[in-house]
Amino acid sequence: MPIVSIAREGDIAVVTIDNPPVNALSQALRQALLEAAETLDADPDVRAAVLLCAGRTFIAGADVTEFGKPPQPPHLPDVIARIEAAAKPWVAAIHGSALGGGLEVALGCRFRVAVADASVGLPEVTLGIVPGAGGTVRTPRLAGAVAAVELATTGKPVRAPKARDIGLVDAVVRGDLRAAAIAFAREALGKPLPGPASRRAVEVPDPAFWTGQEAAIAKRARGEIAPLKALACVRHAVEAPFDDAMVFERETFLALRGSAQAAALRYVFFAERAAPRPAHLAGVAPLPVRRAGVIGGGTMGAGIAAALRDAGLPVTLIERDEEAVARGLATVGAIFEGAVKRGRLTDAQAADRMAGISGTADHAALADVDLVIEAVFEEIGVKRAVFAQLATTCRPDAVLATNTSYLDPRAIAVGLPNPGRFIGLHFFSPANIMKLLEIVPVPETAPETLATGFALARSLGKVPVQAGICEGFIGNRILKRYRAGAEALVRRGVAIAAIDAAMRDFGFAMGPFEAQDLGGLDIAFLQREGARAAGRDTPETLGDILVRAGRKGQKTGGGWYDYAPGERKPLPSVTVAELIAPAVAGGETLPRAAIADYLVAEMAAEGAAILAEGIARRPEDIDLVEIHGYGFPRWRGGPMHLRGAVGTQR
Ligand code: 3H9
Repeated sequence: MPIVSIAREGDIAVVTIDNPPVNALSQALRQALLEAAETLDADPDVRAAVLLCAGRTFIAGADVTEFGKPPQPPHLPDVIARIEAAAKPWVAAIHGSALGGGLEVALGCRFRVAVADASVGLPEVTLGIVPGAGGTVRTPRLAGAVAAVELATTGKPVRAPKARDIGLVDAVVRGDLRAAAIAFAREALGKPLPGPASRRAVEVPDPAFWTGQEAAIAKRARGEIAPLKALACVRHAVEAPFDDAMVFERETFLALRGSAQAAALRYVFFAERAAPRPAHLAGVAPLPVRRAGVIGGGTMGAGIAAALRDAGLPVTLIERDEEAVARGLATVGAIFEGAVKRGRLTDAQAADRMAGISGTADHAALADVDLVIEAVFEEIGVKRAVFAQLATTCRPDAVLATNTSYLDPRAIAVGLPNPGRFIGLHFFSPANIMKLLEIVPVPETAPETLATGFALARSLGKVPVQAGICEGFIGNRILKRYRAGAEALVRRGVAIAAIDAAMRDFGFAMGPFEAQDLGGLDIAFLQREGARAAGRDTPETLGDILVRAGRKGQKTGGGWYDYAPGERKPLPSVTVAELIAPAVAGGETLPRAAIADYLVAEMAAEGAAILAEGIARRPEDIDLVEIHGYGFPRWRGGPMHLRGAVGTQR
């Protein structure tokens, strides 16, 4: 099928775009759309045009693969201006998503109709850019400045009914979209035509609105450039004439398109899309997962159970005894209640989630599950006992997964009949929220078991990364190096608070020491003690000194910092300074950027070792782990990208 084809329904032309997979606005498509506008204007029998897309979605935006190259004509703003200026009105018929350039094309049409589950949005900021074809200029003219700011600075799409309520879409239609859009066009022809978006008046908010937005966005963006630029574009759009605003937006777009942040975000965009379907599993069919079991109802097990329920899987939650079962179910219930409070779920949805989970102490309830995820105490004997029991209660073809973070999965699988179905699935807490899933096969893991891990990640909406076996897999191993690097700086005399501030400046929500105080210093301490007991060489860390002095973090009233009772604000601690003084050799001060540089280089060096050892398959995977599991700022692309270990352009 040609990229754009024109069919006729009487005096209505139906322009169909067919540019799989997502109808992105490649140069060829822009050219074909321009020609379609010319053709239709020249056809005296056509009175209106419906713009429809084949496949899964309306136009998903500009073709991101073109962003690494110089822009080729015809440029999108010109194509849209041509459609807007067409002698016959165009009606955009939206299904799937109209995003970025896709929404901009729709805004250039005289009308927009959408099916109810369609969504529209301006996600450009998530790619480090701003809309470049009128998105920030036409949106406020249809939906007002407040809605335009929300759409353009957050990048979050809205569903069709909301888009209609704010004026971005003219009608939400039911049934066959093509027929509905044609009917809409016919009816519209019978009435006076509204003016094009570019000519509509726009209400100008007072200056306080902009300063308020600026402060809120700067706080949220934490170093990311595009959101504030998007705000500036919308402000320009409502305060300046249409043509000036278009020029301002385009210049901003072009400048950002070539920025390091945009290159990083594009790199992450493609890495995320490649992750769920790794090339080495092409053609390997996953096993069907229709019902799942979770062993252990603690924080992790409950979070995993919630994630499985969010994906619609019936879940059996197993605990030691009835009391523990009740506690586990209550923990899952609390997760869904929290989601209701935050407006993520309705009461009915939360009730439905809970109705699909049954708790029991009887392993026989696992006889028919397709997958079991073990999330019990991190102790090898306990885990082995669980798998010995699963081997007798589960179907021989059920996938058996461990959620261990530090133990060797091979040691857990010892003695398991049919170890081909065994795998490590390492979730991150809170497991129903965090996107990362480390998938850790043992040497015996069958390809279809591995493929099932990836398929599960897809259905849970997680970002899966395959990791080889080593202490801490990819993420916790890099975390250990990062923390060791931070301690090395402290030993050189750099202030703890300066290190945390440097990493916050860099884009992390928290620095390494604040984060340890929040999570607790004792878990890593106990691991080190375990390693020491096993005779492994594990040098004393500064963290060990603090834990031995009873400073385990916020929960004990102090860790790396002191805390006033009931407060979470970290206060530099004289006690800590005294405790670690014997280990601190110098009195070095370092600029914040140098601190961040050093620590990111440490992470990248560990990443390089991980790659060399085959623990990670691709540098992109390491960056995805850091971004989705450890709070590395997405717009920096990850340590491997940042240190030049992996290309930026596709
Ligand atoms: C923009 O529009 C700027 C303008 O303002 C200015 C212009 C002047 N380009 O996500 P999926 C590929 S910026 C190229 O798995 P889904 C993707 O890599 C753009 N390729 O599908 C994958 O390829 P492969 C603003 C793209 O059904 C395949 O399509 N727009 C693009 O789960 C399937 O992708 C956006 O940011 C693209 N724009 O979700 C929208 N988009 O099969 C980005 C996707 O080879 N896209 N691909 O791995 C999306 O959010 C989702 O793709 C969408 C479909 C929701 C549409």
